[in-house]
Amino acid sequence: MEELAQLANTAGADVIGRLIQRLPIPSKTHYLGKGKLDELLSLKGSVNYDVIIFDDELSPLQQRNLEEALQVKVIDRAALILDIFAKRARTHEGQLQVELAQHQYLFPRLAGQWSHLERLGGGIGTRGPGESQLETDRRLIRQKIHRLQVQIEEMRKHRRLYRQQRRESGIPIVALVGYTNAGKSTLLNALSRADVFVEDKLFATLDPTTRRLTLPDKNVVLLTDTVGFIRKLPPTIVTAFRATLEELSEANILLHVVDLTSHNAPEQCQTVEDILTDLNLMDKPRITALNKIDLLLDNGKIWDEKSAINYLSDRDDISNKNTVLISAEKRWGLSGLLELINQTLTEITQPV
Ligand SMILES: Nc1nc2c(ncn2[C@@H]2O[C@H](COP(=O)(O)OP(=O)(O)OP(=O)(O)O)[C@@H](O)[C@H]2O)c(=O)[nH]1
Ligand SMILES: [Mg+2]
Repeated sequence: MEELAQLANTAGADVIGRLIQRLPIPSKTHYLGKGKLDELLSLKGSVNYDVIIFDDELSPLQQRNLEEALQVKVIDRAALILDIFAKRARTHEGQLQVELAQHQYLFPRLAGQWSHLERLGGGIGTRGPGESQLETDRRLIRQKIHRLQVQIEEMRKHRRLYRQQRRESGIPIVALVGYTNAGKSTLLNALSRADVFVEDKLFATLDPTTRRLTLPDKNVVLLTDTVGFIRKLPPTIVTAFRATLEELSEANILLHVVDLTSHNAPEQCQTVEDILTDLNLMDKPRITALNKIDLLLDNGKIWDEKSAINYLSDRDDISNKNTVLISAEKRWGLSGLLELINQTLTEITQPV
């Protein structure tokens, strides 16, 4: 729920209340049980909410019924994430991919949906394709999806060509992966003096960025930063962003950045593993960088690069051959990280 609130804030909403219900299975018609629905309705008098966001994906029927019962806009997690992506996409490529994901999300939800939404006004969940377009019939949407797919396919061909050139240049590629907000872009900036947008919000980065990086032995690698991962990433997003995610398959090393200070760090790592498995990338050589160690204070002791790394590397759950402790923000542990990248590349290029 904390993460859902962060997502909502990122999309521009103010969270004024939270409700949780435990049900063996969600109601087919309203997702919530009757009692919870009444509770939500009676809250309307005291807490003046105008949007309700559900953490799970709602069926078109559930969403419509909820909106009719509550007379406010109802959004699910997938729509919220799509909305953030729409706000974040900067490049033409990113925008096309988001637009495809939005249309695919909307398609099954079209049938007579939009007349009642009109009454509920604009805002979150309606950014992107635009209200007037949403009123057009399914046939038009299907054509639009097809056109977007063709455009994206063109783009993929371009990317493939470009990647081939890169491969022929022989420069190894290190790709940053990790949960959203883990500090990937901060690390890219720290290592390469790039100027990638960094923000304490989710999905600050959507479009891939690549920078050259010189290792201690003067070898050069390319470091790429792409879209972050999140729990329950809508499947339409994963499909639509295939062109962007394909960049990862080209990498020689995946550099997994973990926010060590998040109390969900283990779950976040699991999500990253699951998505990497989905993308068939489990066998890629991997380095894990446990980030933000500057925030883990050791009971008032002076906490600097050396003491932090010494203290933490004694912990069983942390000491691992392919793991380093870093603070991308304070630039701690970066020489150790570069060392490990160097070493891993040597291992890959000189098979035993
Ligand atoms: N204290 C501290 N904050 C950090 C560190 N690294 C990153 N941050 C902060 O964490 C937030 C997220 O950093 P980003 O670099 O944007 O994270 P990201 O992984 O690129 O996130 P997305 O692009 O959203 O997937 C920012 O507010 C950073 O300033 C660190 O080592 N220490
Ligand atoms: Mg980023």
